[in-house]
Amino acid sequence: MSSLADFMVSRLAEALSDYNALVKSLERYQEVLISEYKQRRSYMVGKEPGSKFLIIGDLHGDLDTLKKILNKVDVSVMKGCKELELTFLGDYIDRGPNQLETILTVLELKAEFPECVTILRGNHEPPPFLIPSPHDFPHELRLLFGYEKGTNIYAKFQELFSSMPLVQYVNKTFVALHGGLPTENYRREVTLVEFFMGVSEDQFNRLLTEILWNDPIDITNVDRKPSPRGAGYLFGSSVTNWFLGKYNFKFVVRGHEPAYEGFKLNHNGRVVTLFSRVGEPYFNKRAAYMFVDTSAEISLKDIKSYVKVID
Ligand SMILES: [Mn+2]
Repeated sequence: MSSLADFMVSRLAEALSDYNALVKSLERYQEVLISEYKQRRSYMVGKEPGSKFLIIGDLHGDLDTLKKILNKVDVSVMKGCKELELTFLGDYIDRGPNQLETILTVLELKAEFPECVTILRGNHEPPPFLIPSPHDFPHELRLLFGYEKGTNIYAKFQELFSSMPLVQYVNKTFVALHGGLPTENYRREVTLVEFFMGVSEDQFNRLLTEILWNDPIDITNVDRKPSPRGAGYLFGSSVTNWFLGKYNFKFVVRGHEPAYEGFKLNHNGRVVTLFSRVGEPYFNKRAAYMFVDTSAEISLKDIKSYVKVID
């Protein structure tokens, strides 16, 4: 048996060997993301149920935890994309010790197994109009490569960020995104694609902000209220229940918020938060990820049993 972690370590060393190799790798990743975007013509990845999914939350430069998770996967199950799909919920960089290695590992996985790896965009993979704080990744690159080369590499990463999908869904099963359900189209008669992507560029930018920044709130009788983060909204269980009922999904899985045990449940278990990194500046005890077999019936009352924690 050869673990996916060992396999990725050698690929990562190649991509990182020098500046020119890195630029070439980034261009290769961009080709993969852009060709998929052109095929879908949307920032949504839709699937039919049938596969097993391993879902990973915020990493923020925690390469060690990512390796621990990938260690549990045999590389052979990824070949041919028949047995397992990987979904990443965004926030690969900022605030962590191995930001570049972490995002390159994720991108390399995408390039190696394009049909069974989905890398969603987080708010730390930002558009220029919505930079989070801190956003130390560009500084990190300039420290590593010098000002000019570091700036060039960051520009290539910005192209990658804007090519990443925002939402993955598996019909009748789950919706995965970084922050939360957008509230703007709550209770409106719109298609699933319109619900997330809107019908104009202005609306798309508002929905993008919500998808990347929203958090669930458990206070009843609140549909939405502005987020204390300064961007996005807090969305109530009314939004979740309406959304899941109307579009026929069982639950929403998202990252974005640290959780002491690596995960938390909101809205009666219908919103699962995964946080897949440990260490400063966060104080969570564990990292978590999720394993969902979409060929089997989903039991909402056992939703916790789909979550795996690592110490
Ligand atoms: Mn986030």
